[in-house]
Amino acid sequence: MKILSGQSLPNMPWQEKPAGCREAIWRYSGNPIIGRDGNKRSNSVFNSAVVPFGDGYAGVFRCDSRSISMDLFAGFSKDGYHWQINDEPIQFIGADAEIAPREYRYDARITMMDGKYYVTWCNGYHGPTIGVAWTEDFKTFHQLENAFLPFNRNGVLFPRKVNGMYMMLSRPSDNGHTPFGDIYLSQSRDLEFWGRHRFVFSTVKSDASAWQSTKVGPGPAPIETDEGWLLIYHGVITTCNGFVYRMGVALLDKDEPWKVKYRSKDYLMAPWELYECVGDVPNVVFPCAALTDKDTGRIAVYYGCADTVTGLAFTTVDELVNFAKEHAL
Ligand code: BMA
Repeated sequence: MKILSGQSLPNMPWQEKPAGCREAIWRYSGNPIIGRDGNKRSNSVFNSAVVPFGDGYAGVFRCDSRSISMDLFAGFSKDGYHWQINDEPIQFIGADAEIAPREYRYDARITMMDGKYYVTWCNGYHGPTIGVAWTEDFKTFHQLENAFLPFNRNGVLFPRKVNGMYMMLSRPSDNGHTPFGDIYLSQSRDLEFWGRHRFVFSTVKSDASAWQSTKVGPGPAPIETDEGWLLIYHGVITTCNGFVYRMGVALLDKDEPWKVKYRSKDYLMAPWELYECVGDVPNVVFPCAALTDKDTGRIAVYYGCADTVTGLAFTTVDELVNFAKEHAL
């Protein structure tokens, strides 16, 4: 398996798969890596994206405040584990005056492309839609137009153009907690006007894979391999006690990434640990970043736990591709 995206991540606190572990992904022993008090006024720090930056890492963090407002904060780390998160939220500049006022911002993803870091997030504009911005230094963030009409969540950019087009995955939704949702792909020449929308995949309405029967949504930016684009996503089931969020993995076609080559029937990771099962919203694992070590194929996944704290887990490109194939729907 050849890895075509990613870079060297030498200072990540990698851990080998524990002896006897039967999972394709394993949690970092220091989890949760960021607690509720990630910055001065935070109630919770979760569903956040990080990337390699300089000789360490940078990120865009969802910190819900103690008045429970949802906003995005830049943060920095030398080792991917200890984080300093700013106390003041990101002030985006350059947006058209019509869309600039903040309603709420949450669940960022970051994609590195052409020397810039592109941030996409759930952006309140008469309902949730996809905000887009870029930064070079995690200090100044330049906001572009919203990608779509409301209502939409989970906008995730591919790390390069495919067939000359920027590509974004997203999950059209409603204005509430959305009891439905399939993944779509949209294309753009300029990161402003999006079209050529294509269906990618939907929920599974049978017990062949019931954990993803209510809604599915793209997670981190897809990872490029010679066999296709590796996508970690979330899948949701409705139980008598509410939604349960789990992680799955799919392999998308290299040139037509709306075509699914493999998709896992079994979940990749589920809320099992106490910090994933107990919190402001219990039973949620929500992946937003997957950093790939180009030299070794190791992957570090950052994920929100129970809408309260942030977890880190490790896997490899081979583990994920084999899992998608061996447990294919
Ligand atoms: C979704 C989003 C996520 C959240 C999840 C579980 O609709 O709001 O941010 O993690 O619900 O509460």
